[in-house]
Amino acid sequence: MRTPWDIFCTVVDNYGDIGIAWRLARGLVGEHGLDVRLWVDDLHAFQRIWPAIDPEADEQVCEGVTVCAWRTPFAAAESAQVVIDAFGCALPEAYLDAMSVQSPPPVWINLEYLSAEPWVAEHHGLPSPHPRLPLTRHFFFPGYTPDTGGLLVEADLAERRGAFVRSGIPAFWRQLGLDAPQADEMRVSLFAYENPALPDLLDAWAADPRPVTCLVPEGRVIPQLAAWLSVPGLQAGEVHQRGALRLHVLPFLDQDTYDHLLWACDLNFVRGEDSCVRAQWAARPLVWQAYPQADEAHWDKTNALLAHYTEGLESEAAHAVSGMWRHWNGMPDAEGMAACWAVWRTQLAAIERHAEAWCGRLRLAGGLTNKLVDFVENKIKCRVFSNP
Ligand code: TRH
Repeated sequence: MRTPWDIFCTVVDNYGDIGIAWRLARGLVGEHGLDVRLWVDDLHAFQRIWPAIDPEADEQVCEGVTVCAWRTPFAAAESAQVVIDAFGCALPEAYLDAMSVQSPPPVWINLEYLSAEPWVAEHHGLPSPHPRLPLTRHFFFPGYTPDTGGLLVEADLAERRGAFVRSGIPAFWRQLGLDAPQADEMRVSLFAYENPALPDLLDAWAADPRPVTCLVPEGRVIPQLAAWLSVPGLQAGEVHQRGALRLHVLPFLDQDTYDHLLWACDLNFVRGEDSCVRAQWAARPLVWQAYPQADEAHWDKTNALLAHYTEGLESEAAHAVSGMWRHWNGMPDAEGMAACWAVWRTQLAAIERHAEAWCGRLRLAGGLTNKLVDFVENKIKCRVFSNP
């Protein structure tokens, strides 16, 4: 009998869904030796974060993962022993039918979005019987505390990052076509959704007493940058100077090279889910833009992570971090961007120390891949005991 894991991923928009599903698939294969198929409905989006992907191939093996194009109608029939639908994507009916006749039935997991909100722990692991078929789906919630599904992280991440920080950064700047930073220069990466606070931030950087270099992988924020620069458009490779600010447009990087950017920069502006987690593991200061939701639901997410992240941080530095994050997420009670940036700047040393220490705290939540494998193994054991 086949015993692989099947992961299903639809690309809603952006890169977070496929970014996380791909990271998980790689971890299950690389660290647990599992046989994993990853079904993706948009291989072009996948190729942006992992250029080795052939967007036309129905099936290909990449990094040990069998990557399958999820087409409609859905062709494959036999279901795997473990089935993960990433972020509640609806599984194909034909596949659900195949799951329902499999004996014993597969362990079925819905991998949920990450949040630091307290309700996550209460919902993590809960079962949900299918209304029609003899199948039970379990909700697996990533999170920041040990009673959740934890966070995606590779076993060797700290070691790889350490080696890169010790000796890899000068070569990385050369690879990107940049000089070594000047002594008092700040290097910032910018990955963001369209943001009304951006022009004020760029103004603040341009007026900064020290040089600021902003590195922007091509993406949604480019039109706003072009408007601020008063240029018709921007392409990868372009460099523009305004006052103290030097703006470099980078090509969209592959997922591992993007990690290097996060590790090399003094400050990272990140968004959504995966880049936010990677920026935390980078042990560098970060400013997070939550994925915008209706009725400002993302403000609860922002405040929940802020509360957790700033725990134990000296009060002035905590105020500086909160000010930046809240303003960047459009919260109405925040101070203006120029003031937020000036305050944040004065607290840089404390914020940097905290970012290092935070990495240690993050580990307490546990690695998501290990926790997921344990969770599934427990479900398989329970099934054996209840159906001897
Ligand atoms: O792309 P996102 O905005 O994805 C979002 C969020 O995940 C959100 O929670 C979800 O609801 C929505 O999609 C549908 O941001 P995120 O999560 O940071 O994902 C970006 C991925 O792209 C991540 O894996 C890092 C990767 N990346 C690269 O590989 N190269 C790059 O140059 C950059 C900037 C990012």
